[in-house]
Amino acid sequence: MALTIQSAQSIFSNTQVPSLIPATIALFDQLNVDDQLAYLWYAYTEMGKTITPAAPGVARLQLAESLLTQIKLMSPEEQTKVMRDLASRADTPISRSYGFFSVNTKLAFWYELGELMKQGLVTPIPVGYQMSAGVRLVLEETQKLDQGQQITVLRNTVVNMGFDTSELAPSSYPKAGAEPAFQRTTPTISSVKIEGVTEPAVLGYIEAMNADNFDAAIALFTADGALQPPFQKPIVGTAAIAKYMREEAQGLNMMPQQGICEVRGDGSKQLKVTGVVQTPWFGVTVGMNIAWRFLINPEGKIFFVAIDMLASPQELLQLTRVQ
Ligand code: 45D
Repeated sequence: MALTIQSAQSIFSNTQVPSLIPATIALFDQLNVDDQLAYLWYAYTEMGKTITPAAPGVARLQLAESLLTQIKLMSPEEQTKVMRDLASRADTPISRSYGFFSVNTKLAFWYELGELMKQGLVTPIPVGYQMSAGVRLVLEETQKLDQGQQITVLRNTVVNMGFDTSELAPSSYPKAGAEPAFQRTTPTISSVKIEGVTEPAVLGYIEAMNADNFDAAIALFTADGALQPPFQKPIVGTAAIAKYMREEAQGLNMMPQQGICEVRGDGSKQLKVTGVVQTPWFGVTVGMNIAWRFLINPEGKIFFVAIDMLASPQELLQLTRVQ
């Protein structure tokens, strides 16, 4: 029986319990633009405190420099308009340039805008803003999330800002050739032990990812293999996965704790591993509880891996399968 991505997506399907993350983002999406910016501002003032100041990095900020310079030279009213355009995904030159940024450059751009606000060089949000009931509601919902879930909400809203450039030819705006590396703040975790798991492809994957050795990680996949990030569709094929990893998986600390492995009739194996992941943006201060769901083909290669954000820490121990 040939393995298909569609059937792979449903292994250990009880992992994807309804999550408060998409629910919170759906509430956020219903706010008007000024309310959205105000919500983000309040949320960021709380969560942003623990951002590792070195994370944006000089190289990453250089990629956003021309936009930041333009914004610094604007009047406060123009600055506010830029932020509204970004939040409403308007089609403007700045909103387009932003749309071409990688995820981490988008985060670095906003980080620096926040710094410029503190220095009084960019007008802060909100100016004379009165908090609406809608904003209060979304903030209350956000407080029910754990820290790892909260920073995921913040990251996803920042990623969705700007003009959607996915339909535009990539050549129309310059983009950085290579993604700058994050400086690792903690020593590389070299020997991985996962209670209940000895599968070489899984241990090798975690070890390679913890060393940012994406070539080694990719070599463990089948050519038609797929990786499904949290709340996203699968990314299919090794070239696409490699590009994604270089842009979004740098500097992550992966600390898998336990797992189970089941051999299937055709000799393939399905594994579920749970543990904690740290992003270089927050270092050791925020841990995200996640699950990896692997489908390994009979030859020992990764055909599919999904990464899910867990709804609660209790889910870390939820390793049985519904059947
Ligand atoms: O003025 O095995 C606002 C994969 C507006 C790879 C702002 C993975 C107002 C495979 C925007 C608020 C990657 C999938 C200012 C594993 C305003 C794999 C500024 C998983 C100033 C395990 C806002 C990785 C700012 C995971 C600066 C789960 C906000 C990674 C900054 C998760 C927010 C990473 C930041 C996450 C958020 C990172 C820096 C959730 C970072 C979040």
